[in-house]
Amino acid sequence: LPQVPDIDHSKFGDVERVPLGRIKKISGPRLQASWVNAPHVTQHDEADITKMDAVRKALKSDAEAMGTKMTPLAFIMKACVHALREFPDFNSSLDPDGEHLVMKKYFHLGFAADTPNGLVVPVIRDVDDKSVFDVARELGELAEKARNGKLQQKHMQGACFTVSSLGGIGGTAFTPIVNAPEVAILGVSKAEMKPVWNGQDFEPRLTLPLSLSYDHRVIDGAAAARFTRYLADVLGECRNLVM
Ligand code: CAO
Repeated sequence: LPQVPDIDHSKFGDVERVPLGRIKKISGPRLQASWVNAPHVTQHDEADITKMDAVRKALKSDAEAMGTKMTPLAFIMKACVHALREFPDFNSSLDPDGEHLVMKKYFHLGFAADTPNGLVVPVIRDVDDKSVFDVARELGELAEKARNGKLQQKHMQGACFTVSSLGGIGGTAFTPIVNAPEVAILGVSKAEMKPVWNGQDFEPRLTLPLSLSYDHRVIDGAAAARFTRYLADVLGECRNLVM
């Protein structure tokens, strides 16, 4: 690779040299490997989650009674399983021989977690077999482990697809880097109330921005548009997301 120029910044002003954290030292080369190996494209879309949010709010107190926080991310992960089933190429990896796809028959989903020490990706196994309550509980447990630096290797292995949610922070869209050898990653930004034309009036609808980055060696643009639209529809109808 062409090298970035090595500049002595202290020639231009005061500087301080601080060591990179352990997680950044591991994740940096992995992100770069994905970036240089997989030609990335990002497909943007929006989901109307007005109904989903009403269901989430209705389940909130039941979840709290179980000691769980019912976050939108749990519904989004359940919806991703539906889309991965409908479009199995998104649940694959490119074989290193470059001539085969390894199709996965399981649905282990990673989620990006921001911690004081850097970005980690814990994995929830068999999301298809779990209710939204189970997914929300595991999300909370794994995110807490991540923040406390208690994640073990086994908690971060085997993902087929990753969701990176910045929705709790803000933003309208971003372009996540695929967690290779996975072939796609879903970026989720902050849901906002938007006026949507229903043919007669503008209606306030809660709108969730979706940003799907994919490895263009495996996924065609039309397939990515169909996957993201399907995912938006599943979220919109909020069908089969609870159990
Ligand atoms: N739109 C609007 N609000 C949202 C939202 C969305 N898409 N997603 C979450 N929220 C809300 C939640 O409902 C919650 O509100 P209340 O406290 O009022 O209920 C608030 O935002 C905070 O959510 P949270 O962060 O506690 O929970 P989460 O499930 O959304 O996220 C986790 C958990 C671990 C994913 C998150 O803490 C985190 O680390 N996010 C950063 C991930 C990251 O760094 N990604 C970039 C990686 S580089 O590609």
